[in-house]
Parts: sequence; structure tokens; C-alpha cells
Amino acid sequence: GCYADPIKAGIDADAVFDGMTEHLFFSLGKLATTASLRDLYMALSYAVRDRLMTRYLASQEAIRAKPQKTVAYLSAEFLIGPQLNNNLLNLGITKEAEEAVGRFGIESLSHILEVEEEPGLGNGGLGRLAACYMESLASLQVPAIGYGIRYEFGIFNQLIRDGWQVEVTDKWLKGGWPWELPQPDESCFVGFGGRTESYVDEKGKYRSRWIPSEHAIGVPHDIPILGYRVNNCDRLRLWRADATESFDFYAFNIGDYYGAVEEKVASETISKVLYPNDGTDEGRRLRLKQQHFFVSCSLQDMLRSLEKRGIEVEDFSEHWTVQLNDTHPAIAVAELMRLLIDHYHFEWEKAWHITTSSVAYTNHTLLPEALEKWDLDLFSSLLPRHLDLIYEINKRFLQQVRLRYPGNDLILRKLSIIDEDGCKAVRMAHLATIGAHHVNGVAALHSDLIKRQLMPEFAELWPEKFTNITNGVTPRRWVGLANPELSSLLDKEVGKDWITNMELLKKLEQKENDSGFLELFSKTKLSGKRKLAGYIHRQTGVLVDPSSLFDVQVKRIHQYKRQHLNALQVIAQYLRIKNGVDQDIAPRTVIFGGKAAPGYFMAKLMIRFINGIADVVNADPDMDGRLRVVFLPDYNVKLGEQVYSATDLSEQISTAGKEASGTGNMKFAMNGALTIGTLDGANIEIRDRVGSENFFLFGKTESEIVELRENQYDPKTYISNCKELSEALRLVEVGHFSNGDSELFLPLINSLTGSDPFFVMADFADYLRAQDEVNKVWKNPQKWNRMALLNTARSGFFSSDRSIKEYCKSIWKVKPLDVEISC
Ligand code: 26Y
Repeated sequence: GCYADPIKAGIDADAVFDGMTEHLFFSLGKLATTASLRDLYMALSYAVRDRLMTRYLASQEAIRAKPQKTVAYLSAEFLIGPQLNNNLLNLGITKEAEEAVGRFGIESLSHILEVEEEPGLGNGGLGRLAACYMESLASLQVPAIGYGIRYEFGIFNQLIRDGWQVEVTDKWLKGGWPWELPQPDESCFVGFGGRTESYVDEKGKYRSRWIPSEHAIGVPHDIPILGYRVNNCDRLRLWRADATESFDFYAFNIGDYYGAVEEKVASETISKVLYPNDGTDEGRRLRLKQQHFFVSCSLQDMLRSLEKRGIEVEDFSEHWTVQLNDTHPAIAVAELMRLLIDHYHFEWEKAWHITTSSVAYTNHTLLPEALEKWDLDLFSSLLPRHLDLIYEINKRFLQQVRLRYPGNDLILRKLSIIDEDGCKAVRMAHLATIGAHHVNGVAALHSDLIKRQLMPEFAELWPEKFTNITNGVTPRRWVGLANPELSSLLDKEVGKDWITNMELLKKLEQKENDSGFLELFSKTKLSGKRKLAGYIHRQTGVLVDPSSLFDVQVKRIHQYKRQHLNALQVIAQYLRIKNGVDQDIAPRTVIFGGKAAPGYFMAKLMIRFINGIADVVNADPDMDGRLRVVFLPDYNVKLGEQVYSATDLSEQISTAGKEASGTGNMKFAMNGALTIGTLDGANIEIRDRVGSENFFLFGKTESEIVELRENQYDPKTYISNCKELSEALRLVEVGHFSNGDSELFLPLINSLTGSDPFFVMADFADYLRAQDEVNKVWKNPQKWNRMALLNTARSGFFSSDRSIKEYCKSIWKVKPLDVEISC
């Protein structure tokens, strides 16, 4: 399990240089003298990949030699971001790589890093969480495999044209992506459609089997996930759908060439594209196909690995713990039952025991429109055998419920996997909850609301099943890579171990009144802001002042996230300046970024709205030096890395009770941004930890929102009680931000003044008050910097290392495994 050739394994600058030279020549067919920047990126990536292989293979060997439980993290999304810089950091060869590329005449490694295409295989928070968790698992030396889909096209690239979002397909594979290893020999066969058949086996026993009408092949593409300065290198296994040969062959023989090609195209469509909706479940047939495709491949892969190692399938749950990242992989409950019963011929009880002792489920949303439901006719036409099994699971479950609540038919309806109200449908959250040994939410409030609002009947039935694990983010990417200057300051101040033990940052509290240190701390921020200002100028043509307050809201565009609340506040500030009300207002640069789902009209209109405001504000000489508004196009992981280190004020302003956790809020806090936020999701825990005096709180609480909703909430009363709000709305209505067009933003205005489903009007005045508080503190830099430092010092809890340790201990029952390499 070791490859000692220094060209492939050596980690000094000479070896990295030699490795690059060899790859330029043999893998890329180029000479150093004619190599492009992209060639050098590819050569360095291959050289780095070589250096992962010893660790990757040793990790697989270690688990084979000493079998122990492995985490299988099933997720339809993994938003892993650029790989090269992360692998350099985790290997510990950033300096060496810098020197090696220097010998090719490249003055900065950053020019090489720029070239990398990021795989946008996720929508937002949920996909990025999966990526942070994979990195922490490897860094904590936990054996783990991430299972997902290798979408040919990830989340669309966003262009802004005339202020509107335009979607462009994301061809991330076009230049060849060096971080994946296809493993066609480990392909799996997956069925769809057809029917269930009964038969009598050799022993005279009645059995069922599925006769699918269609098949596809899943080809694994593996991405090594190296832990930070350890030998453990876990694997992200993404499945690509291929057509099956035998089917083509049959059609060819009967002369139906086009029919054969069509079938091939249909199979390959399965992994073509990521659905860009985060939030609204459209119940699309292809999406269910994608889910079953990757889940079936993954479970077959887990079973096969037991067989290969001579482990009994009976012992499945001692070797695998299967985590469902939301309900997207929830079909796993039925598919594992099918494989165990139909293929391995287990009895029902035995199979059910294996399934429920292996599977756990993480819920990420309470929004009803995001809860997955599949119409029965769609479901049965695609997965008829699974539907049989789900009926049987449901029948046995409801029998148990009847015993517990005799004669209570209402509770049966509420708990049933099948929704009988309106069009009959399979409720995936119910399937996941019944099939799992634990159900967890992603922040304290969210986990509490799962029990109180989303599934109170389940929580009463199985109180011990429900638990909380507050989300976290990896400090390697989100501080180490994203903020190298802060990182070196932290190295000097608290020692280098903070990056794997974020609690050590507590030591910074001692520096809260050390003005010399606060100065150094704020200099790292200023340097991040200068870089971002350069990027903003290049991308949008807008000149922004790095000494102004950088006020940032980056996240998917959603009504519940309330970018329009922020935008209206900007208008109020604009009016104050125009009317000469507040002469010494703190100079601000308000930055927005994020994608809207292509079919979400209101979200797209919000982008247009922000750009309309930006056009007016940025063109007005009265605003010069006081207010700038920027919409950063195409927000993604790479851009996130530039944004977090450059932010003074983090906007976390969702309607209380709507944001399950949020994870951007954590990235900002670690990097010393102050938060203006509501009591929602993990904001609550951030505020508890950094101290309420270091957090700008505003807005109604979750229970106050419930009360408003129940008592005929009328936004108009809030509008008439707040002059600045009614004037801001009026200005929008008369077309001030749409070149006189009073129709353009009407749907937005009507929503806010009509039903205002996200209580923007109710929270506006208090938001403005909190923003005034922000201005006041900003004018006292010593105070601001102290508050910022305490945010960094006290945000160690939000490391994904802490989250993963909690999952390992309370849900997965897995232990770390030391991996040794002999060279
Ligand atoms: C049903 C389908 C269309 C769908 C696809 C993607 C539904 C939801 C999603 C994505 C959801 C998501 O990203 N949720 C976010 O998960 C984060 C990680 O737990 C949370 O921090 C964040 O609050 C939550 O909105």
C-alpha cells in the first residue's frame, strides 16, 4: 500500500516540480516551454492527486484489515468547491507548490487556483453541509463514504442582464476535471418501472420479485477526500448513469437503431442535471428516478463490499451506518428492504431490524412546499415493488399505532406514510422517520419545531428518536483557505492547532482590550476588503471604498430569507441621505449575492429589484462616499471564499422559524463579521455563544410570528405606523427604481402590502433601529473591532468537527481509525 517514487510521493518543492514536469509531458502532452496556465493547473492537480493515492489506498486497506463501522452519507447534493487548494492545505504542501509553480514562471499560486472549475453539484446549504461533513469526517479519521450523483451539469451559472438573472448551463466537465477516478468495474445495475411478480422458489416458498421494464447502469466516479494533516483519505463516490448494453443489442438486432439510441439517451438523462430548486418540491418523475438510481447503486455497493470482505449481510448494521441527508435519499428504506428480502431472502422482521438499525435521517426544512411527496400513480409506475413494500411497512406501523391509540383514527391519518387528503401521495418524511433509528434537526430551534410543529404525533410516539445536532462548517476551508491573513495571525497568537481545535480561539478573549492586537486583527479584514473591492470593480464596474462598512447578504434568493427587507432598508438610507436627515451616516457598501430558482418568479423579481436600486444609488453623486449597492453575479463556493473574509456585517434576517439553521452565518462569525439577525435557526446559538452584546438582534420571535399569523396579521398597520417604510414603498411604487415604470415591481409591492407572508413589514421598523445601532458602533472602531474579535474567539462551537463528533457519538456509534503509511 505504498508507492515510494519521490516523483509521485515526495512532498518537497523539488518533487512537486518533478511531478508536474512528468505530468505535463506524459499526461498532458506538453512541454514546460509551451504550457498554458490551464496545463500547469492540470499538471499540479495530477501531481497532488498522486500524493493522495498512497493515503487513499492505505485508508481502504486499513478498513479491510481491521473491519469497523463506516459512515455512508447519502446525499443528492455535494457542493465540494475547488479541490486543489484544499488538498494542498490538508497535505501541508502549499509553500512547496508555490515554489514549484514559481519555477514555471508563475509569480503566484493564486493564478493557477483561479483556473479550477468548481463542481456545482448542489443548490446551497444542504449540499455545502455534506461537503463540510466529508472533510471533517476525514480530518477526524472516521471511515466514511459519501454517496451521490455525478451530475453532468451542476447548478446553472448566473449572468445578470439588464438587472435580471439569466441561467447558463454549467459545463464543469468541459476541460477535463482531474479529481475524479472512474471505476467502471464497480458499476451497478438499477431497474425502473415494470411490475411485481410472485413465484415459487426451489424450496417451494412463495416469493415476490420485481420485473423492471427499464434499466440503467451506475458507473462510480470517486473523489478522494483527504483529512487535515492525517493519512486518512475518505471517498466521495458519485454515480453516473449509463445505458445498458444488452438492451441496445436487442434493439439493434431487430433493426430498431433509433429506438436503441433513444433508450440510451433516456438512461443517460438520469444523471444529466441537478434540479435547481431548493425549497419547492415539484414532484418530477426524473427527480424520483435520480433518487432511486443513486440510492440503489449505493446500497448495492455497501452490500457488495461486505461480501467481498467475507462479512455476513446479517451484520450489515455493524459495518454501515447510513445517514439520509434530508428525504432525497429516503427511498433507501424501501430499497434496502427490497434487496434484503427479494435478493438475500431474509424474513421481514429480520430485514426490518437490519434496516432500522442502520438508517438515520436529518431533516433540513419545515417549509411545507419543500417536503417531498410523490403521487401514488407516479410512484407505482416507476417503483411498483417499492410501493408494495411501503404499504407493508405502513400496515405494520399503523397496527402498532392502533395498539397505542385505540380508536383514534385521526392520528392514523396523521401518521400514515400515505397522505389521503386530496391526491394520494407517499410522504417521504414519514417513510424516513419510520425507517430511521434517529431523526435530527440542524439547529436547536429547528429540532424543537420538528417536534412541536412538523411531526408532533411522531415525537409523542417515539420521543427518544428525535434529537438535535447543530450544523457546523469546516475551519480548514472557511478560515484557513478563505482567510489566509487572519489564519497566520491566529497561528502566531494561539498556536497552529486552532484549525483542528477551534475552542483554542477562546484565548483571543484576553486580547479584547489590546488596541495593538485589535489593529492587527482589523488589518486582516481590510486586506480581505481590498481584494473583494478589486473583484467587484472587475466584475460589475462599480468602485467601492474598502474603508466603508461592508454589509453582506449572500445566500439563495428566497422570500423567507427576506433580501427585500434588506433592499427596503437600503432605500430608507438612500432617502435619509437625499433628504439630508442624517449627515454623518456611516459609509456603507451593501453587497448581495445568490441564485434564484429558475421558476421562482418572486425571487427573480427580487434580484431585479436589488439591481434597480443599485443603478439609482450608484449613479447618484449625493451618495458618493456614503452608499453603494452591489449585486455580485454567480455566487458560488469560490466566491464565498472571497466574501466571508471581507465582511464587516453579516445579514441573517430570515423570518423567525423559517431558516432551519443557516451555515453562512457561522462562516461570517468565524471570520470576525458582526451579525445583524433575527432569532432564527443557528443565529440563536451564535448569539448565545458570542454574547448578546456582540450581536445586533431585531425582529419578532418565532412565537410572536405564530401569534401574528393567528390574529389576522395586517401589514398595512405597520406601514402606516412607520413613515420611513411608507415613503420607501411609495418611491418603489412610482417607479423610481425602474426608470418610471410603475408596473415592474408591483407583484413585490402587492405581496408586501397584501398578505406579506414573511412578515417583512412587521419587522421593518425594528430592523431599521438595529441598523442605526450598527452605524453607531461602526463609528467607534475600537469597539467594533473588539466585538468582531469576540465573534471569532467564541465561534469554535460552529466547527463541523464538533458536529461530526456529535453524530459519531450519539447517532452513528463509530470510532476513528488510524491509518499508517510506510513511506
Ligand atoms: C425537494 C427538493 C426540491 C429540494 C432540494 C434541495 C428541497 C430542499 C433542498 C435544499 C435545502 C437546503 O439547502 N436547506 C438548507 O440546509 C442547510 C443545511 O442544514 C440549512 O442550514 C438551511 O437553513 C436550510 O435551508
